[in-house]
Amino acid sequence: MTKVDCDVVVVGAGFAGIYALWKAEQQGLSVRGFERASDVGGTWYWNAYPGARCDVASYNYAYFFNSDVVRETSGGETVVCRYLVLAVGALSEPKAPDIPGVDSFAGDAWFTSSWPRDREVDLKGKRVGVIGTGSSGVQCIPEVAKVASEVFVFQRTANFVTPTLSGPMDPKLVAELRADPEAVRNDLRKTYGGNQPLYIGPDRFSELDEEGREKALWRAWEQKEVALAFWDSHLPEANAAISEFIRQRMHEVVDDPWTANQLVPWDHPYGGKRPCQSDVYLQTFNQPHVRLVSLRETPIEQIVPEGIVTSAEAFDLDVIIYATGFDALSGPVRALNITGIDGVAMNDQWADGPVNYLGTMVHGFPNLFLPSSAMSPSVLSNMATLAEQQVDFIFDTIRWLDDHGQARLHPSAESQDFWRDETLRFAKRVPGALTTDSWYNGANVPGKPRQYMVYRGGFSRYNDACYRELEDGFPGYEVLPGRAA
Ligand code: NA7
Repeated sequence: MTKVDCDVVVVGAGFAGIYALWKAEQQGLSVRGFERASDVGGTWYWNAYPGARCDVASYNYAYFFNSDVVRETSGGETVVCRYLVLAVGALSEPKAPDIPGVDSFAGDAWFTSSWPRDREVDLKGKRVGVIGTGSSGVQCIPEVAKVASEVFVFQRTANFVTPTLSGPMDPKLVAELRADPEAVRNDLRKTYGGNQPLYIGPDRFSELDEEGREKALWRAWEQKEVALAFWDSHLPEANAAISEFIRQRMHEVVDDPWTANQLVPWDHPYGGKRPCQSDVYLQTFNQPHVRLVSLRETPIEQIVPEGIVTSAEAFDLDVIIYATGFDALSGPVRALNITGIDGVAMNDQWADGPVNYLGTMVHGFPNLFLPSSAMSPSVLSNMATLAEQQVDFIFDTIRWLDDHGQARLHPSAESQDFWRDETLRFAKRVPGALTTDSWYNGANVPGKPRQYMVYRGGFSRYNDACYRELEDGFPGYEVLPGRAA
């Protein structure tokens, strides 16, 4: 029989991986951690571009435990373990920029998704082109504009941009949250997004007249939670009113009418794809040295040694910044192309899109756990709350196996079918979720199967579904024979 080196291997030292290492030690399991970066942090290690920010309130974007973490690295070594936790993240596999001539550029080229940490990126007085206007582009463009002599923003699709909730932390609230972290953690798991929303409109859109709706929208706007202006904000009619309201607010911030028109997202409803937040992005386009280039009107033809050539113009540049996004959610697991029992390759199983149960386990891959991957609340919840919830559930599953003298478990194929249907059922309720091209549904990566990959049933429902399995002895799974090592 193969000798087992340790109980658990954890790959990745971001939010979920760090917590998994701690959890394993707490549970008396031997554990080894692997991380490809030179330090811990995951997303927050790699995306170190100027202006990098999170759109979850920092009060809650935090662990609710304390510990030192021991890190191990390795190369070319085979490690045999009983349980494998691939905490490789949802947004860790950068998407290739898929533009002809990318490698020919003679100046400096940087990716927001792997911003250099070993040197200062000097943009002072440079002519800089930024490709991409998702969250990363929206966050870094104002910072680039502070130092560059000229900034050209190459936009393919306009995004919703609303003000942030940024501001000083309330010491009283922080003290309250830290007084009983366990209670806060449990309360967050009972919410829809693993977050405490600061404001939800008390009235129903369907019951308000025109004037009442306008009032509710302004009140929510001032509270900086316009997406939650109404109690029934998820209804298509309410969503349409919210989308229109935001478009108007965006339009009036930008001085130049052509630029304003281009920056406003007319082609999808709010939330159809990832909305962005910034207090300064739109205003940046009022500066004389910042220019928007609409790729819908004049697409990029190629990148050449001197810069970027569109169908209308050649832009001479010193630096190109790619904020072009990720092969999200299923991408990081697919990049590992692992093999399960009977020689089944994950990428064959996932050829038509990812399948799993409860977003964490895959049929044919016993004892493999995938926190932060596809079909959990993931990127539409607070990832810190999710990391703790998923890792707790994973280690409760491991404990259950040990307590029952069982070695291996994987979900049944029927459970996976059910979970795919559930994910689709909730996605259908969200205006624009299935019809808008986005990285939530794989449309941003050429050739990627189109499948909605975020569970939108809410954090609380998700948590209940996980723990119902545990309480009922895992009816949605199959326990496989084998020796409990
Ligand atoms: P996103 O949100 O996927 O944004 C990528 C941007 O890059 C988006 O505007 C894309 O336009 C654009 N893009 C991608 N490829 C190209 C090409 N070939 N040509 C022109 N433009 C292109 O990634 P981010 O890094 O900004 O954000 C990811 C998440 O990280 C974020 O939402 C947070 O959750 C954290 P498109 O929309 O595809 O037309």
